[in-house]
Order: sequence, then structure tokens, then C-alpha cells
Amino acid sequence: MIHKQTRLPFLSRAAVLSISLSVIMFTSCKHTSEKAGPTDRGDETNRIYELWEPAPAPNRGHDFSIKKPGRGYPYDEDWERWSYPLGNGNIGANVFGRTDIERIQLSEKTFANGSVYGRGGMTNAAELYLDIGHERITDYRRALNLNDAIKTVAYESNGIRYSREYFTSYPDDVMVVRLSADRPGALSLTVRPEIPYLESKHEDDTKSGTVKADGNTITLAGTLDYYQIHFEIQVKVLPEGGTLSTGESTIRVDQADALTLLVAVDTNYELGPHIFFNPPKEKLDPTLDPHPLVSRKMARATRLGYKKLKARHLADYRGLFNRVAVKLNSEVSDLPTHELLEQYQKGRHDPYLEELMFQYGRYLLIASSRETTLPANLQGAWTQYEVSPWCAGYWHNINVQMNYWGAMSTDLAETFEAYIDYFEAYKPLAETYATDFVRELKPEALSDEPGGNGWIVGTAANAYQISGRSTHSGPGTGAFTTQVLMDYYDFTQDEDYLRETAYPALLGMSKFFSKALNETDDGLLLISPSASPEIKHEGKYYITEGCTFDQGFVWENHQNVLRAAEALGKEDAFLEKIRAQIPRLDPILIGGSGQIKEFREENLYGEIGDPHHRHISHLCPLYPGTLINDENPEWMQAASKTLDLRGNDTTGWAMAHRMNCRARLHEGEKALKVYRKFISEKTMPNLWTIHPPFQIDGNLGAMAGVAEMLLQSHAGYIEPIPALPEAWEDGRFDGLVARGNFKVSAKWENRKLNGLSITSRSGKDCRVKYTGLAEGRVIDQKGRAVAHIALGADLISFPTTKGSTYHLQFNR
Ligand code: FUC
Repeated sequence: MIHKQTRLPFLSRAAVLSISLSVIMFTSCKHTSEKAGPTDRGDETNRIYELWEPAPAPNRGHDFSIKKPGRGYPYDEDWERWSYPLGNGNIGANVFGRTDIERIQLSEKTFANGSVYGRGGMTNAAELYLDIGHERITDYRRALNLNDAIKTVAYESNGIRYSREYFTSYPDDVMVVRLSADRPGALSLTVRPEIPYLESKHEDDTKSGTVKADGNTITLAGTLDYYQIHFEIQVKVLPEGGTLSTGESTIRVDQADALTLLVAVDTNYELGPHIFFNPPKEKLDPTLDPHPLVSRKMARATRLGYKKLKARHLADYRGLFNRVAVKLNSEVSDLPTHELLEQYQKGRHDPYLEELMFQYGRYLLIASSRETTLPANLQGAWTQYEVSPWCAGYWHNINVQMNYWGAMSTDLAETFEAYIDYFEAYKPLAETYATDFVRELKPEALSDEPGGNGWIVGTAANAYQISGRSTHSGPGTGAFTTQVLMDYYDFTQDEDYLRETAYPALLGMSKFFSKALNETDDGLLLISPSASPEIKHEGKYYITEGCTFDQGFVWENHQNVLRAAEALGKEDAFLEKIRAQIPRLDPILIGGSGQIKEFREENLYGEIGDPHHRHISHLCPLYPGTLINDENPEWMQAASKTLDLRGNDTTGWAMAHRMNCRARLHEGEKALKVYRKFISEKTMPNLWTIHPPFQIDGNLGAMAGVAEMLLQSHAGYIEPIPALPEAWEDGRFDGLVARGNFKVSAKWENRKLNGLSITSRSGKDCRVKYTGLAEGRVIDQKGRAVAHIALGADLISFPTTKGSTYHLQFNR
């Protein structure tokens, strides 16, 4: 856990901005029925989203015979495919819902070892087993309710109905498990936590620890050696009625009426620049004992008790989740989730699953990234492994940015604050990496002022380390990052943030770029050395000058700096210099096959690198960038051609990138086609998605893709339903966010809008594009017409007042 002292759960940057806004939503919350069988899911005005199964998740344990070459991790198929994830940004919990031996696998993002990559990686924190012993059961149902972020289990055994609830609370930073039965004295079980992988012999992964029970609490405490991480986990057992007996490392409860388990976790990790600067054994304060931190959390949670903990959890979580509702021409399905998925895989493309996946993405983002926690990593907040795939790192050549592509548009800007804090902490080291780069490659441009060479961030990073120059990805990785930093401003309009965080970040990146650009004989400025992420040619990473990925991101960053400077009223010689550089970047070239060239020296498509490579980095100027847009139809056409040539046979996250690109091209059918392929081929019954292996970026990237199909705002105006496929011909969304901090709701029939309302959260002028809009009307919330300016037949602009809602009427 980080920033312990500064935690203000209800007053995040974005929350402060949106306080006092009332937006009418068509989602409300109902409690899930705890009975087996289909739940009352309500109608379109109060849709309930659930993942559910009529059987517990299997648990065969991990298979140590499966070790992917070079990665060295065993595979736990049951964990990855069937368990349901809960999370509060800090604690991650995978719940199996078993009735014989329940398994709750716990993660926390700062538990890390050295790992095979030598870069450290999140590792399984603890296993919590409940020996229940109910072998013969009927009427079983386990469900993960996305409206409440509560997992439930219900079944009958020996004529007694048993129910459980599980949630991870952000406001109180504990996991809560509540067990009850419909007959007094029916609950008997043993609580048996374990520290996993204590036996590791790999020198980077060794750890020590003990599990000790005392009274009603079991404490797991120890040290992960590589970074000298001291950890503590407390499990408190609070039965109502019955008896409690304490063993050495277990607690037995007999004949209780109900039982609450509380779990709290902490380590001596404290985010700050020292984490990144210091050598492994000196990153953490060895004198910081997590025991009092965990005990404090536990004491507060105990005082609050189950009911208040639940109420506080619901108030916090619903406040985020309920901000956005969608209905994509769908009826709620009552099929168990694995059957819904199987039907979909067989070609019955129920849009309900497409909608459910969108809301699940929002659920997973809230669960894995909150204010004052570390950002969502490659696996979000969840790992059962000793060595996580790709170290559960923050991979900066697309993966970590993709995690946040949809955060702002789905009104979850707060979740990105975790990354902002992480960025501020690593930036000082990133500045020294930029200085190293310039000293080595452009010594004539070296500045000796602090921060004078800007900053860079390479591909590999995690909670403990970042990297400088990458061997296989050009310096565009840095502006891949600033793009999201600028998005946070564009969507929230938070000027303090722009002044203090985004502008210095963008300016630093442009400073670095202006040193890394080489002047060619014909007067162009090209990044050198330059590499389109992970493209190999003739067996080696392909290093060049001015590839589209790097040039495009220099262009985006320079433009964003200038826009930010304008908003802040700044002007100076350096801004003048980068303004002059922009026309000399020449980022987009069309090749002999009608494609956007990935490399300047390429002529026909596929001459360099794998023609079906997962990375489509040369299309970053289309998405998440803005350079390829409707004003350049030729580039749009070439981008479409490039996607056709590259194909959709690729990894999970790479499909999500293609989907977002198709949305930007207004190719709704093709966007849906790749989304369908992604759901059919890369989605597991617990709706986690895989590369393979499991990575959260696919889930979150596709969630962004759905939002991008429904609403766009990157071109300086709001465009509703820009990429609507036929299958979603009737539908609505409520509460998506557009740049300028506008909250948008839309309704359509036969793919034509018949309702559009916009709430202005910052009082900026509003531009909207939709067919024939100039002849429509803008009505404010009091029913008065608001004069608009027609900027074209389809484009209007009108002034807004902060907090007001405007309804747009069309001539149809
Ligand atoms: C990037 C991708 C890989 C993988 C890894 C974690 O390097 O190219 O496909 O997702 O990150």
C-alpha cells in the first residue's frame, strides 16, 4: 500500500471536479437475488450485470509441468479461466466459490520478486483456504455482480441454505467475506491461510515468512528477499454464535450462526523517486514495519462491522460504476456466463455479451486502479504465480497506456490518478535516462540544467524499476505516455493538473525529442535511432531513422505542448522552436501498396518485418493519436488498407488496438468484426482475456473500443455514434464523457440518433457533429432555445454554462 498518510478516498482530483453534478442515469442498483437460478435483472432502466455459474470454479492447483520457454511460470488454468476477480486497486482477490475447500487467492501489487527477467514482478501474496467440507450440494449459484462489486455464493447442503458475500473495500482497504446460513448454528469451518512459494530456490525469488494464529486473528508475516519487502497479512475471524478455537496457524469455528472474515494487507513499500533510483536492497525502508499499518486498518474495519463496511463499499463503488450505462440492442441473457460465451463462439453473437464485456472492463479498471494505489499492471492487480507472465509489469510500448485508453471516456478519470502518481515518482530517474541518451548520442545538444534534456521511458517497468532506452522500441514510448497524460486534462479540464503535471511532462518530452531529431540533407527532422516496437527484420530488431511510430508521436507531443501552452497562456522561444519543427517531421507516408508506411524506406507493404505483426505502431497516429483524421481522407483510406493487410489474427490486446483504429475510421462493421473475434477467441469463462497468457490490457482496450464506437471527441468536436454497426441498430448510452468535460447521453433507432443530451461540467463552448445538425435546435434544461453557430451543415457550436444540460433536437 502506498501514500498511507495522504489517503483521502473521497476527494480525488477528478472527484473534486465532478462534485455537485447530477446526471440522470438509467441504471440504478438492486441487490442480487441470492437464490439459485436466474436473477431478477430488471429492465433497461435498471440493468443488472452479472457473471454467474451454476458450479464452483474447479481447483486442481497449478501445473508445474507447463513452463513457457524463457518465461518459466507454471499455469493455473482454473485460476485464469474460472475464478472471479475482486479488487480495490490495492488488494486483488480471486475467489473460487468452492463448497469443499474454498480458495481465495490474494494479491497485492507491491509483493514482488526478482524474476527471470531480472526486473522484479508481482508475485502471489497469499492463499486463504476455508475447509468447509460440503461435498453434496444442490441449487448452487456463484455470481459476480458488477453493479455492486460483490461476489456471492449460494447453495443447499443437507437441507440448509448457505450464502456468502465477498467484496474488497476501497474506503477501508480490507477484504470482507460474510458467510451465513438459514439455520442457526449451521456454520462450521477451518480458516487456513498459507504463504505460497516459500520453498523457492531461485535466488531472486526467495522469501521467508510465518503463519501464526492468536485469538481470533491469523497473521502471515515475512520478507520477500530481492527487494527486502516486509509484508504482513492479517485474517480476522468474527463468528456470531458458536465456538472459536485457535490452532497454531488456523482457526476453527463450530456451529456459528454467521461469520465475518476480514483481511488486511500491507508492506513497507512507499512510492517515491527513491524507489526507482535506489539499488534493489535499498528501495524500501527496512525499519518500516507493516504490522501497525495492518493492525490499524483491521481495528477500524472491526469497529465498523460488516454492515457499515458493506454500505461504505457500495457508496464508493457505485459512485463510480453507475456513471455510465449502455444498451446495445440487447436483452439481458440468463445463461450462465460460460454458456453465453460458448454460444457466442458458435456464432450466436448476442450483443448482450458485447455490452457485458464493456461494463466488465469498467469493473476491472475500478478494481485494479484507484487513487493512491499503484496503477493497473499487465495483469491488473491479480497474480497467482510466483513469477508472473512478463513480470506483471508496466510495459510502455502499448500495454500500460492501453489500460487507461478508456478511463476518461467511461467517466473513470480517477483510476488514472494512480498512473499520474507513479509517473511523478519515476520522472526524476527518467530525466537522468534522457541525459544519458543525449550524452551518448547527441553530446553537442547536452544540457547541464536540471531536467534540461527532458525525460524518456523505455518499454520495461514495474513497481520498482523503469528503463531508459529500449532495444526494440523507439523513444515514441514516452509520447505514447504523454498522450494519456494530456487526455486526462482534455477530459477533466483540470487546469491545476495541466500546469503542475501535464505541461511539464509534455514540455520535457518535446525537449528530449528536439535533441533526438536529426536534420537530413533535405531539411527533414527525423528521430534517430528509431524503432517501431518489436519489429524484427532478418532475425534482428529493426533499427532505423524516423519510423512512423516515433515521428508520429513527436508530432502528437509537440501539438499537445502547444495546445497546453495556449491554455495556460504561455509563450517562449522553445515553443517557437517546436512550432517550427512540426512541418519538418513528415510523419505519414503512403507506400506502393496504398498502405501507411511503417518505415520511410519501405515501399511495398510487408517488405520489412512480419506483415501480420501484432503491433500496429504506425497506426498510433490514428489511435490513440489524432494526426490521421477525417481532414485527410487519403491517410484514412491508407490506414484502413493497412489494417486489412495486417489482418486480425493476433494477440488479445492487439485486437483491441485494431478495434479502436476501426472505430476512428468510422468502420463500425469492421470494429465489431474484430471485437467479435476477440470475444470468441481470447475470452475465458470468467471474461478475463488473454494474449495468451492472461493480460488485463485486452479487456481494458476493448472497453475503450466500445466507447470509441459510440462517442468520439478527438477532432475538436463531439461526434455521437461515429462507428455504429448494424447489429447495434437500436440502443442508447448514458454518461460517456467527451473531451472538454462534457457528459453525453444518446439514444438511437435504426442507427439514427433520436436523442442527444450533453451536460457541461466545465462551462466550455461545445461543438457537436451529426448529420444535418445545423438545422436542428439546442434546448437548455429550462426548455429555452440556445443560439448555436453553424460551422457547417453537420457541425455546430454553442456556449454552455457549467452544470447545465443541453438537449439537441434534430430535423428528421
Ligand atoms: C509487449 C508486447 C507483447 C506483450 C508484452 C507484455 O512487449 O509486444 O506482446 O504484450 O508487451
